[in-house]
Amino acid sequence: MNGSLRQRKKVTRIALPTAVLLLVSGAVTVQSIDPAAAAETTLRAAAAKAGLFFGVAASPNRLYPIVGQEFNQLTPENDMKPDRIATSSGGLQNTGGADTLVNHAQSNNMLVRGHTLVWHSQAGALQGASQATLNTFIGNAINRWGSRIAYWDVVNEALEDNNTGRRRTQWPHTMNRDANGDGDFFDAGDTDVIRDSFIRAKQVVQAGGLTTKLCINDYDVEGLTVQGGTQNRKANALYDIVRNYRQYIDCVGFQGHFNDNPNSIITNDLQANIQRFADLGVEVHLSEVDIDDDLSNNDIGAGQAENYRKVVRACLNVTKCTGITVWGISDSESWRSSERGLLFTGGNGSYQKKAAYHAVLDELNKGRNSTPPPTTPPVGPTTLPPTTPPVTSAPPTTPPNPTTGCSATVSLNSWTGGFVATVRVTAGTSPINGWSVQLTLPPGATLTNVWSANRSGTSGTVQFSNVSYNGSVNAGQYTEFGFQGTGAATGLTPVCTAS
Ligand code: 9MR
Repeated sequence: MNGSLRQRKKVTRIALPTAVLLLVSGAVTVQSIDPAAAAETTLRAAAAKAGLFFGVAASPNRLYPIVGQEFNQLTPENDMKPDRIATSSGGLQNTGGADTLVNHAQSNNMLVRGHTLVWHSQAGALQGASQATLNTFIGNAINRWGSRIAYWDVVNEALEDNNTGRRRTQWPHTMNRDANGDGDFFDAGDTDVIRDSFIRAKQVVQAGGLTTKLCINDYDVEGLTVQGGTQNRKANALYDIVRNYRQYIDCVGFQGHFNDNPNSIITNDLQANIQRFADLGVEVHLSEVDIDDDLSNNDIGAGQAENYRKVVRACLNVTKCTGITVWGISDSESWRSSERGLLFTGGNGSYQKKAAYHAVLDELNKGRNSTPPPTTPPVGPTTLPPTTPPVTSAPPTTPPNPTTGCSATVSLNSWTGGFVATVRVTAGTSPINGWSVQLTLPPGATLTNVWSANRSGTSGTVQFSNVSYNGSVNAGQYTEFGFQGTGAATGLTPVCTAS
């Protein structure tokens, strides 16, 4: 991450609780939580019961008992970065710290996220290397730990700052070539370091019969929107990458370093953004969470706790959001200690739980698909003003056609001045191979963003049609697309036509 905020499947050999084993083997199972059952008293137990992991970034000199007691996933904070372990020819060196962390995770029944293979920062001896050398390093690193690593961050922080929606322009992205000049790197003649690194990583995983899942990780991609309701172009660019390279990418990390940078705020559409990535079929993780205490107008403690609660809830409400990792144990030992963004105070193995800890534990104990916390305060001056509580419309606005064709229903999350809609297209008693949905927006409503569908029109009567990967729907099954807009969008009546 650069300086500005910042200024500032064979199942793995690791023995795990049932819920987490199901995650590792690829079948994400949501466990319903019996409200009468006793609440769990550690983050890892509460998370496992809800069917996700709760992890921590760790270093070899901070492997205190709390690591294994509270967390069931571990990300090396710095010990697997290329500047630590890569030689200039793509070999490995100095893997002792990483080995210590992997061993510690294994003996404490924790999943490991490898972090990270291809990154413009902390590249060390790989700085300026060719794709061939990167590929050598990718193979060596993945093979060293094999399936002991549940998730690898293959590509980290590939997109520019400041919500441009563009790739970075420094190495390794200098290797990118846009052959036909159409502004993307997805065409047959293009060169794309992201694609090529994932292809290599996938080859290594498949050749070794590994269960390791391959992730792309970035920051400022958390919300559908950024400060002021502007669409999050960086998130949209990440979405396009995942959609285009879905065959190689298994998981997406939203880092979750929430702060007062206008692009790094906690938005009311965080859950909708997690959902649209999940709808591509990938697992989503909140991979490096810390939340600046000042986001809560300096009400140190309670406001931050509510922000944590909101972020955890957004993940819990999306089945394929399968893990949350906090970026360190305690404030004083964090990369951004002055912002007090973590769940514990104290240090050197002696830690005290903050209000944020208790909020996270409580929210995890509620399990999946609970309602959002009703008393969430505004999260500082940078968020969309939630002057009215989100309204969820009753889903079926069009009676399903029980025999042929398709039907469409819409569910709507609204706030003053904006909305996000999820449209479900359901096939009738026969399979369909394409669909279109028409609906009429009320006067004053304008579409600003659409995913998983093509669109014509932005106001009045608008038409959506399937994209390449979601036109075919089996009888009785459904697919979903979404859109975001400004204004109000009550009373939408989608009409579905199958082709
Ligand atoms: O927390 C890490 C810190 O100790 C390092 O000095 C820093 C160097 O860039 O990297 C920090 O971790 C970063 C992570 O690897 C990628 N996302 C942003 C994290 C915070 O900067």
